[in-house]
Amino acid sequence: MTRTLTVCPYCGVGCTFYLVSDKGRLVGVEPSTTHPVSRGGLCVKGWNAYAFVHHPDRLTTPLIRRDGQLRPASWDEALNLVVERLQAVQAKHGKDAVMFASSAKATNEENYLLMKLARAVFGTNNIDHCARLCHSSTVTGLAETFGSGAMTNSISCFDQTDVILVIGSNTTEQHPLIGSRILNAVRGGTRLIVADNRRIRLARHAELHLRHKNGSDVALLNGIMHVIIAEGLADREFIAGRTENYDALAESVADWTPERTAAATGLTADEIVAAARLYAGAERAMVVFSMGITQHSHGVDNVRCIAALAMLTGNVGRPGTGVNPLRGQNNVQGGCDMGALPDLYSGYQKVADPRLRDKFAHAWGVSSLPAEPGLPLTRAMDAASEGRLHGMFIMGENPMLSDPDQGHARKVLENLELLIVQDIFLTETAAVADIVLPAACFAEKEGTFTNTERRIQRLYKAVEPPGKARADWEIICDIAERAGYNGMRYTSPAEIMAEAASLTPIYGGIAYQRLAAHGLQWPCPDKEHPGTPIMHLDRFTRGLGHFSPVVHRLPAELPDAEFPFVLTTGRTYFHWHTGSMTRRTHLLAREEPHSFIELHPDDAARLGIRHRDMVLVSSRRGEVRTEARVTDMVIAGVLFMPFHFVEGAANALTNNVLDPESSIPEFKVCAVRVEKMP
Ligand SMILES: Nc1nc2c(c(=O)[nH]1)N[C@H]1C(S)=C(S)[C@@H](COP(=O)(O)OP(=O)(O)OC[C@H]3O[C@@H](n4cnc5c(=O)[nH]c(N)nc54)[C@H](O)[C@@H]3O)O[C@H]1N2
Ligand SMILES: Nc1nc2c(c(=O)[nH]1)N[C@H]1C(S)=C(S)[C@@H](COP(=O)(O)OP(=O)(O)OC[C@H]3O[C@@H](n4cnc5c(=O)[nH]c(N)nc54)[C@H](O)[C@@H]3O)O[C@H]1N2
Ligand code: SF4
Ligand SMILES: [Mo]
Repeated sequence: MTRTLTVCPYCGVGCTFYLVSDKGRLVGVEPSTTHPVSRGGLCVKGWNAYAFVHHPDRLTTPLIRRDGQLRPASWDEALNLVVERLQAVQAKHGKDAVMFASSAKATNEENYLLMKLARAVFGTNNIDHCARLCHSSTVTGLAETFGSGAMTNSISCFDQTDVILVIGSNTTEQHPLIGSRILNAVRGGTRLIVADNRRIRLARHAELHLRHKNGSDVALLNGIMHVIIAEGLADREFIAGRTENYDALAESVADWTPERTAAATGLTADEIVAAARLYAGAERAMVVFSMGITQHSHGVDNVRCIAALAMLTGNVGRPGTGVNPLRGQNNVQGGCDMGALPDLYSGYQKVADPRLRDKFAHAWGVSSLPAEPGLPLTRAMDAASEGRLHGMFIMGENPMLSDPDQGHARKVLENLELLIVQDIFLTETAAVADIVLPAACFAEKEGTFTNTERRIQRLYKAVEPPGKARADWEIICDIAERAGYNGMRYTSPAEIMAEAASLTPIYGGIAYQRLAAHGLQWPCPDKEHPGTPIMHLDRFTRGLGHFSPVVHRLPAELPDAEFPFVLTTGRTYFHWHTGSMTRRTHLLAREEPHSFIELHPDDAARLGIRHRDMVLVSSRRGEVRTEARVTDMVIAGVLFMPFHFVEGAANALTNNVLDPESSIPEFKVCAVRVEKMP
């Protein structure tokens, strides 16, 4: 048996483990006992992360659509066709008629290369990835207020805090090893506030469980800040020394009395006062948030309020404090860091800045780079239906199930002049592609992932890829070469990282030989720098922290007589997004075999729906059949549905209205009707 250290391919917690293999086949997983995050533990997905690797459905050869059918092809044929057809679309409709979707499942090196391919070889800034659907509101909101969009503190800080406010994060199911840290801290005396109207597991251990209306977080946070200021609980010294624009914030929350906040949120005035006193009364308080905050048409505003709350109470820049967005995918932090974003190069360097464009153009050996920011992923579908986008290259994403308003997404994906998908399985998106490229998965390649606490960690290759599948980085380099570009000749991912580090100040000190033990946390500007567990220590990345006052706005679609329920969507413990990996993992699929919707017992009784009845759920955009789960996990009037299941797909229902600033879809609120199937 051979043991190979690697990083979990599921969530952003970034646990490491050993893949155990026997004669070239994976047989199991062993946690790493010395790792600072996993500390010998793993969640059920980590324990089972080897199981999909040898699944018979793995893609083993390139496929090209001929006479309507995807048929096996050689790499030569497939890659020549990729280049020929991308160039043909560009020749016909312009450089920006193609879009590249990168992958938060792929490594840093692969994300860096795909953005380099889009910009240097194909001359477009149309590059983005699933962060757009996820923490784009965080990146925008925290860049404005702090100067950096990442988690400010480290996972170890959960052991050093007095109060944790968890708002819009189902931590025990979605970031399980952070969830268990929180539960441990609570056992040790840390006090917990949960602001989420589902009765998630953490809520059972919380001193305060705020079950406010979906989409009312700005009201809630403004109300809490009102109480903090009115009761003299603000940190005057921090505000004076480290921040700007406080007066505007104070003015904007002046009207948010507990009574007004109660009316807007559905809570009681006492609950709001209690939350303010508990959070502001602590010596060290942390905020933890995720999709319940970001996935709204006012997601950036939600983030602004969280940043303001932390600054108001001086809870930034010390152990056990901070603003802590939990990043979702194993490498979504890295996808952002590496510049798989339409307006930014790696390290959040703006494409709009001519000096930075020159720097990258020079390093990449091209005469110029495009100046206009590209299309956000969530605007691609509309751009295509309006005739502005004609080709997509999608690496490691499955928008057919993950994009809002599936009916619309399907129509666009099926009608694109050119769709290329590079994945490890024939996903619902790959099934409608013109060309499919088989990729190696995490266990079959080297590279690095960056976890939610900005920790850059190495993967080591444990087994060979199936059939002719190749690592994403090798495929991208081969495409560049065939497109006539000679600036992508690397012999290993280490060499790619060396180039990325040389162009990316926050990764400046990253080199493979330094990552051996437990990786390094960025910012790590030079080869001597030890990495940064806590950001914004003496000053914010932008200098002074900026208070951005926010006006409360309602979600774009609210219940009415025709669609009387709020639908909110999300995830379960056992499955991962569109299920490509977890539904091919026997032990996980057995636990949660099919689609369901949570419905409050009072609503169920009124509608004559019993537990496990089949129901029809419809919105203005579509309808699905699914199984009713009658439970007080949800409050009356609200339904919850995971989006993992192709049969009973939540995204047939969701609204593709976007936050105007971050372009994130409002996955967390739309209006639906539910009825019992005859
Ligand atoms: N098992 C598993 N783990 C995962 C994933 C997975 O698919 N499966 N996906 C990963 C990814 S990419 C991500 S982004 C994270 C997401 O992690 P989370 O954000 O924790 O997961 P969600 O289920 O999307 O939503 C979290 C909570 O938001 C609440 N919520 C809904 N609307 C509102 C609101 O208006 N206000 C507030 N305050 N709360 C609201 C919901 O009730 C829900 O409990 O999980 C990561 N981890
Ligand atoms: N209704 C609703 N919809 C949502 C959300 C929600 O809360 N509600 N959340 C949104 C969020 S936060 C996110 S992050 C998105 C996620 O949306 P997606 O990123 O589209 O979902 P995944 O299923 O994670 O897709 C990852 C793909 O990468 C493939 N893959 C795995 N490893 C590799 C690799 O090494 N190389 C390559 N090339 N491919 C690989 C997998 O097979 C899979 O097809 O969904 C969004 N959609
Ligand atoms: S907590 Fe996240 S990183 Fe850790 S084993 Fe579970 S899915 Fe993997
Ligand atoms: Mo996500």
